[in-house]
Parts: sequence; structure tokens; C-alpha cells
Amino acid sequence: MSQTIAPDSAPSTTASADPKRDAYWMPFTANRQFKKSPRLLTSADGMYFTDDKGRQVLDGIAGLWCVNAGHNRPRIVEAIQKQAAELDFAPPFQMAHPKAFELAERLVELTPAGLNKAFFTNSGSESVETALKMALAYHRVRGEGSRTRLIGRERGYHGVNFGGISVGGMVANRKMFGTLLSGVDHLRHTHDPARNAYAMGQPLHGAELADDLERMVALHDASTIAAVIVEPIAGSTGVLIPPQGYLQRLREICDKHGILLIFDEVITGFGRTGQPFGAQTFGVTPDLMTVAKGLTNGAVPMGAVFAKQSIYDTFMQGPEHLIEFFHGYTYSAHPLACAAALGTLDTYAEEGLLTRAAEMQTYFAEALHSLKGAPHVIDIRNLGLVGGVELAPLPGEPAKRAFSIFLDCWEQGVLIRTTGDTIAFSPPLIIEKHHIDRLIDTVRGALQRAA
Ligand code: PXG
Ligand code: PLP
Repeated sequence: MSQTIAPDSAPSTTASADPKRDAYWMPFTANRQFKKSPRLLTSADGMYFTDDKGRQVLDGIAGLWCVNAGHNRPRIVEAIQKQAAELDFAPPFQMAHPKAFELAERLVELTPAGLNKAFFTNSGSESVETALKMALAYHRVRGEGSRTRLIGRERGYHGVNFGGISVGGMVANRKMFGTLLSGVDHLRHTHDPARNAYAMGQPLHGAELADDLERMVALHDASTIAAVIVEPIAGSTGVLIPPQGYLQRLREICDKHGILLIFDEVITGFGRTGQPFGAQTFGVTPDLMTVAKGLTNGAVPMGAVFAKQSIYDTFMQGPEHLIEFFHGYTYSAHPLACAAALGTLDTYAEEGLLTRAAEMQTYFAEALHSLKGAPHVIDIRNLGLVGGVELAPLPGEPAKRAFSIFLDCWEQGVLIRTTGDTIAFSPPLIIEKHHIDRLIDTVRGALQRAA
């Protein structure tokens, strides 16, 4: 007999200690373990969270790579409060509200030259779906509808929707979900500890890995390839900094073959690398660029896709009364999100935060690299205010050692993030030297205590 799904009336076998914690199915979380010993945050200010026991917890990861200006910033709080009382919602299709236009104008002053059109979404995942669809539709409108292939990269993270996991390269995020989008291929990732371990900033070796794209052109023919999507720095899969010359090479090959280059700047956007966008730090301009997270300082969900003028212009053909791009979200350019983003941009501008990572990166890099030689550490990677410390895995138990470091740091009042056996740092850009010292010293202590 085939297995059947238990009737809803069957008693739960997974009930948590506290029945009030049963209903919430948590994302990307070990639900049963978490509910037995939850970690709850109840408020936040500046560099610190407060937990439900009243402890102060230093935020070493800007929430989840998003709270770049630190928590509870007055301009953002006021903007949201005011907006909620003034205009709660405006339909985004065939209608608009003034702040959507204002925000787009403000944003394209910050983006790399040429990326001067902004399309709004509600998350990084939606931004990725939007950019992939723009790329496909762009070629089709131009009369090159045979360009349907999308190229991603191993160890890429592009959110969790079907397009994003198709071009993404995190195996755990893909393997449960069937055959995904067809016609997708992947470049090799650039992680090469044998040649690049403990590199400060951009590693020396690996520009030639971009030539994988030439191999794909040889295999599939350029006339079938629409776009390549990469993160300038792969964050979620362990902080992989692009080798010197790699992104330039990718740009050149894309240009040679008429392939669009998409940078997924959901993590690298809004000051993380020392310039407003990674594209500027690395000196390579993509055709489409996805952002989210730091756009509103994490305060209201919002994402965006920036497109080159020429891409936008390609869509603006045909009768003027017809919709040019059949895509959008109920909450695209939501008034609360626009208000939060405007408050965020004001805060970044007033405090010089979009270039502050460049000022802090030497101190941060030296502190981070002082962990070389600490127990279990096998590589350290950094750029701007992003850091990765890779640990040797416990034999046969990948990710467990790093997670034990995460738990130890949490006990010490410091929030870090681990992915596989890499500890990731991405502190708010307001971080001061004494916070960096505490962050690194706490991790050092945890490494010394760890099995
Ligand atoms: N692209 C990139 C490059 C990202 O880093 C997304 C897309 C998806 O964004 P949303 O807003 O849909 O989550 C991301 C998100 C981690 C971690 O632990 C990183 C992300 C999300 C969750 C965990 O590093 N980045
Ligand atoms: N599902 C249904 C039934 C809907 O009507 C809509 C939007 O109207 C959606 C999904 C998409 O929702 P959203 O626009 O918030 O992504």
C-alpha cells in the first residue's frame, strides 16, 4: 500500500515544549531543535539586538546582510510611521504614487553610470526572477528569441524562487525541487584555497575561470544564451571574493557574444564593499543589477532591478497604450517600502555610510586575519566589510563545527552567521573599532573552546 499523508486530526509527534511555538513553520531553520531552545530577539538599536532575556547581542551580520545603517535609525522609523498614516497602499499597475518616482531618481544617482532604470520588487528572490525575465524578454523583443539559456555559477545564491534556484548553485536549495528551469548551465565557482588561501582582498588566481563561459558558448552557441548571472561576491555560500580580473573577463566575453551580464548585488549593494555597489568597487558594469536588503536597511521588504537605458528602450516599442513588460508585483514600489528606502538613503548620505566600508576595511581585515592560526581555521577571506573564516569540518559532520561556534558566540552575546563550515561577518557599516575587536575576540574564544 502506498504511504498516505497522516490525517490532520492525528496528534502531532513534533510538538515543541511550548505549544505557542507550534504553528510557525520557520524558514531555513532546524525547526524542532530551535523550538526546544529558541533564540528570540525582541528589540534592536544601533549595533545591538536585545533578546527576550534582556541581553544585549552585538550584531555581527547586519541582521542578515541588510541592516547596513544599524538598527532603529530615526529617519527610517519616522518615514515609515508618517507614510503609514498618509498613504497605506497605492496600486502599482496603471497607477503610482510620487515616492516611487522620487526613489527611482534617487537610486539611479548612486548606481553605476548607465544603469538608470529601476524596477521595484519585494525581495532579492523577486529581483532575481525579474532580472531573468527581463533578459529573456529583451532578447525576444529584439528578435533574438532563440536566446533562452541562462547561465549561473556553482555555489551561487540567487534566492529561493524557481528561476533563482535554477541558476543558483547551492545543492541543498535545489535537489528537492525537481527539474527546475530547463536550459540552464553553470560556470565553475571561483573558490580555490589551494592557490588563494588567506588572500587579503581579491585573490590573485582564478581570472581564467571566466573562460568557462567561452566553453559554454562553444557547446551551446551564443545564439542560445540570454544572460549570465553572478554575485560579485558570493555571500551565502561562504564569502567568495572574485579573483583579480575575473569579473572583467566575464564582462568581455559577454560583450563579445551579445550575452547580458547580470550582477546579483543583493548582498554587495549599498555600501558593503566600500562603494555604493560592488560593480563600482570592482570596476565592472553589468547590464542588469539586482538589489534588496540594504535598500530599506531591512526595515520594510523591498528589492529592485536596475537596467541599462538600452534595455528599457528596447521594450518601449509598439503602440503606446500597450503594456511593454508583463510582469510586476502587487506590492511593487509599496509606499511604506519607498518611504523606508528614502529614509535609508538619507541616513546613508548624512553619515557617509556607502563608502565607510572602505575606511574601515584595513582595520577589519587585520582583525579578521589575526584569526589565522586559531584552532580549526583553514582560510580567511575579506573585502570591504565582508569577512569569511573557513573551518575544517568535523570528520563526517559538515557544518556542525561552525554551528557550534555560532551557538557559543550567541551565548557570549555576539551574533554571527555560519554557512557550511564558514563563519560569515557582515556587520552594520556604522561599526567602530571596539565592536570589531569584540566580534573577533569572541570568535577566537569560541574557536579555542570548540571541539
Ligand atoms: N541574491 C543574493 C545574492 C542573496 O544573497 C537573495 C538573492 C535572495 O534575497 P531574499 O530577499 O529573497 O532572501 C540573497 C539573499 C545567508 C543568507 O545566510 C543570505 C541571503 C538570504 C538568506 C540567508 O548568507 N541572501
Ligand atoms: N496568487 C493570486 C491568486 C493572486 O491574485 C496574486 C496577485 O494578484 C498573486 C498570487 C501574486 O501576488 P503578488 O502580486 O503579491 O506577488
